[in-house]
Amino acid sequence: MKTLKDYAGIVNRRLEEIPAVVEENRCVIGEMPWLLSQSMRYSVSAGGKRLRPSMLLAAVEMLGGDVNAALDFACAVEMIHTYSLIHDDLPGMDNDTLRRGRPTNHVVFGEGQAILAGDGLLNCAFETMLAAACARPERAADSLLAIREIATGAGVTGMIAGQVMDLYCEHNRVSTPEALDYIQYGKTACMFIYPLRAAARLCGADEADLAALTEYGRAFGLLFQATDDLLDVVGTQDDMGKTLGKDAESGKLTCVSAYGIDGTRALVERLHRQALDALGRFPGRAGFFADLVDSMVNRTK
Ligand code: GRG
Repeated sequence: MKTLKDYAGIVNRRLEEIPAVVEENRCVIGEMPWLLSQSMRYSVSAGGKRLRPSMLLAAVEMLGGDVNAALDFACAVEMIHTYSLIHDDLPGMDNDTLRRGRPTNHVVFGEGQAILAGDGLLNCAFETMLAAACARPERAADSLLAIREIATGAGVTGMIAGQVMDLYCEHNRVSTPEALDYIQYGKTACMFIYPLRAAARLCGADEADLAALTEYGRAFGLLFQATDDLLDVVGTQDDMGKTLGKDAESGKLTCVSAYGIDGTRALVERLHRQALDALGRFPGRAGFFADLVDSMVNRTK
């Protein structure tokens, strides 16, 4: 059975081959400006756990699909995730100066360029998936369904919706449990749920498999965000690679602000159980996913 490290290695090697991320073209008409590729690559290659693309590949493997054919979809998910981090760190959003252990993109390249690096990664993700779909015309319908899942997860009813509500609640001091659920489902869980659903689509999986992966992604994503909220209070900056303590400082609505530390730990336990229950659909095949959610309960980074 492959581990997260194995899948992350596969993703990292492929990301290094994707032209938009590696090319260092000078400013020539018709080619990508060097500054753009440099700023995109700065954030993509800054490290990161590669959780979302690894989970997509592991789901394809669990469902008996073609991991090589899924690889560019996994890389696209990482590009979208990296874009979201670049934009999340901007002065108009969380205004952070440290990410993945490095100065944030806008600190190095300036705000306008960082916005464009994020835009570039988002667009490049779709170019990459569409190229992969064109390369396998015999599976075009599965690829289109997968692209649609990823667009939905990252989109205006998914990650962007969660971020909009997060900003709104912070500025308007809204702190209801319903708002918290909406934010954390949208901005965090959707980028686990929908890449898993994309994996299922690439494999032509049935509705029951799709539903089980959706439920696992939901529980895993909410657990991941709850532990992120805990680590903002009890974690270390070296492990997390970002500035900590900012949630409380900015009055952000988090699991810790809503439920306290003990209440958040109890929530993590409940979500852990729900994630493992969802794996009951895949007896003997879901070791990667069981180990992964186990490892998240007491994570330090
Ligand atoms: C949608 C315009 C726009 C901007 C994106 C949605 C969004 C803004 C930001 C969400 C980014 C964010 C901080 C989400 C919370 C989820 C989270 C804890 C992300 C960090 O993920 P890790 O720990 O990061 O997997 P690495 O660096 O390991 O990849």
